[in-house]
Amino acid sequence: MSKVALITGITGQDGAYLAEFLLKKGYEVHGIKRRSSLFNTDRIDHLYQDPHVENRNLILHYGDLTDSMNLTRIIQEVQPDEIYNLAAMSHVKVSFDTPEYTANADGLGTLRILEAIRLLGLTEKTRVYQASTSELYGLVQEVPQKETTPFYPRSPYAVAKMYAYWITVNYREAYNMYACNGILFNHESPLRGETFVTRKITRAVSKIALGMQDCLYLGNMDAKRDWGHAKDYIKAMWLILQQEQPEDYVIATGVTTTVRDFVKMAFAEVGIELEFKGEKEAEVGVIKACSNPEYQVAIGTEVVKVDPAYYRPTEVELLIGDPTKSKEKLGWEPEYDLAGLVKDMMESDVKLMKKDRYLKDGGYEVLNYFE
Ligand code: NDP
Ligand code: GDR
Repeated sequence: MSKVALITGITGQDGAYLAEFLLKKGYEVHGIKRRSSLFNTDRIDHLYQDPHVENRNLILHYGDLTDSMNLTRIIQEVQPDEIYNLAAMSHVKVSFDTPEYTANADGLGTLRILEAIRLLGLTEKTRVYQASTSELYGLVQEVPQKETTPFYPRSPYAVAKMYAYWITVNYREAYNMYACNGILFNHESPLRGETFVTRKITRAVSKIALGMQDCLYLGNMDAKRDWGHAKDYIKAMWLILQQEQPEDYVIATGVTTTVRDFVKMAFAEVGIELEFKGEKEAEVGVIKACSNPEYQVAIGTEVVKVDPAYYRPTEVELLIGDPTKSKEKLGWEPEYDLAGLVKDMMESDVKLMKKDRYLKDGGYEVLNYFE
């Protein structure tokens, strides 16, 4: 009998990589997706199986973390061995605009899943992975940050995730459940949402190199993040649920980099050397040299500028994780370093933008329905 997994947030970056990983391991994978007015399954379309085919091993259910009855029914139907709770309003800046919804989905959503397992008598059968975050560390208390570092959340998102973290620990202790937090530091990929900083950068740099965009506007370029590759991090999620004892783990690379240096690395991937001039809001990124004849970018052009609209009311300035516990106890080792991550993202976005340009040049632009 194959194991059964339920993934919330299967249409997101991590959900897509995890679904593929678990299917390869022979799992029957169930995913919860939200109803939306357009298709929102781009990231998992390659895994899609026609509902008319028998013995499917990927099954999608409509649902929402804010709907207890829906979650309880799905968990009852699916009887999962493992639940990966990845669904969340995951954008830190947006959480300042939607704090109540974020608390509901990211905080109470976790409670709804844990309580459904308890009510359905599945506490011994179902193991739960909770997608916790390095944002819990917020204002720096200690570096590098590890499992014992105190939390100081700095956004409605992080506060909601702090509730989710502790309710997971509480259900583990109160009801003897196998429920764990993976405290994952930032992880990115070609599938990363377009409004997170790394993907915003790799998309814009590709477009600038190809002459499709003039300038990239960013917020706080001094912020430092410990960036890894999502492909490596979803393996850690699975390992966390395969241990004898349920515990919480930090997953990180142990290397931190500024947003500014990430921008430079992305430009370097297309043979462009960028230098930064000026300070604070007047800081600009200027093209210093271009070694790739394919790209017609003029030396001296200002291609990166600061827009304070992207600043956050309270910022997390420095994240750097200590993955010692996960390496020793889980045997987890990432395959990608930052250079490998930037290369992977840039290769993918350059391809994507070339495709767009090709369609545009061929006259196949997006149809204008309003003419
Ligand atoms: P994404 O934003 O790419 O994906 C989030 C997923 O959650 C999407 O499938 C989204 O659906 C779904 N979702 C959002 N709200 C609801 C809701 N109310 N009910 C049901 N589903 C919902 O996030 P990532 O894949 O990057 O991250 C996965 C999880 O890990 C998140 O919980 C995030 O907070 C956490 N995390 C992420 C880190 C990272 O660096 N990526 C680091 C640490 C933690 P839809 O497609 O319809 O929008
Ligand atoms: P983060 O990721 O907030 O760390 O949360 P994000 O990529 O949004 O920001 C990283 C840092 O870059 C700075 N920044 C900008 N950010 C965005 N989005 N857009 C900009 O233009 C910009 N300019 C500078 C930010 O201020 C910040 O310091 C991610 C999410 O995946 C969370 O769900 C997850 O929990 C954490 O990572 C770990």
